[in-house]
Amino acid sequence: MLHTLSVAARAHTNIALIKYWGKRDDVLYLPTSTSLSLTLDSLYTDTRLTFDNKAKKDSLHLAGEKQDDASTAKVSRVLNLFRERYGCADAPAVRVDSHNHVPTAAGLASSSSGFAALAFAARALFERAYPDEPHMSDTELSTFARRGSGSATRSIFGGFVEWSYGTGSQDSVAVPLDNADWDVAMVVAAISTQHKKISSTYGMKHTAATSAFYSLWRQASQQDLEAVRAGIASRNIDAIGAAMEANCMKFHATMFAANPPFTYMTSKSLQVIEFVQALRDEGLSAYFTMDAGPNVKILCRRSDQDQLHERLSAAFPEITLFDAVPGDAPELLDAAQWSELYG
Ligand code: 2P0
Repeated sequence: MLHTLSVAARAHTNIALIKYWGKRDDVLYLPTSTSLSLTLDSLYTDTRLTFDNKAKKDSLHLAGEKQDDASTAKVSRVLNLFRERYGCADAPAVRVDSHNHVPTAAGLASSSSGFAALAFAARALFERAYPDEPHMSDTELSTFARRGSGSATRSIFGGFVEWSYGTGSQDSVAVPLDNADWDVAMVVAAISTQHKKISSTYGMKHTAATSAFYSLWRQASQQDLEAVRAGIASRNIDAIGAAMEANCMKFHATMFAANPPFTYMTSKSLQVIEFVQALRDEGLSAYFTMDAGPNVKILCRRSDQDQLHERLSAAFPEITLFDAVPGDAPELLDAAQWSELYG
């Protein structure tokens, strides 16, 4: 009864404190440096996979809308890795239904939650269908999420998570560092939820190939990583924040030094950054980071989150703010939960 088998999962997005920006292997999605992130609770993707033995090909539906061949091919590429792993090249086609609770493609990392939810649900689907194959650990699972999108590797765990450089595909994996069940939170200032002009995949390739600062970035990022790790170990938000900001600025500097140069920063992003710096001068522990888009993510104490939100909202009434606390690892959703949410 494979054709009736259906599994759904929820995975949360993550924000990099130490950035991933470049692949040393474009097929295996091996990074040029180790990155480190915080998984967020309130931004996530729900994905249901159903074996569809009437269909010849996998299909992808985002918020009910059938997606084009290029988007579907990315999903099939990951599903094919599961078909290989579970020794079932002839497994039925899979219908993928996905709902993003993350503004898509606005530097808010919907691909991290998207591919983590896909991989998490796929493991459950294939383990139910092919129970004789060896169990796939979360660590191994993170290598499957990685093949969909690099940042998805880290969304296989909750809290603070590292994605190791590794020596190859087997050990370039997610490593949970700390469940972040302490006084830490983020406020996301969503400056634009428009589709970005330069994709992360292209942006990192262009930067790695042409930036005068790229080799310096890789060396310096390792030092920032060690400072963030030490800050997490001592639960010191100021130490984490300072190293996170430094890493963010170096990451954006690589793009200023690319040929031709480009940036994801906008004048509004810089206004928010200046505002965060001014709040810090007043004594609030608030630190910014930015990814491949204009939005600014602000790390703070959980106990200061309301205050930070109010100050940002008063200064920038036109910007949508999302409050987030540390999120958990992905979870399965049962059929009743799915139908209550999506009908
Ligand atoms: C990160 N970003 O560490 C970095 C920082 C954006 C800036 O991972 O090509 O969608 O699919 O592996 O994961 C966004 O890039 O790129 C990203 P692919 P991905 O979060």
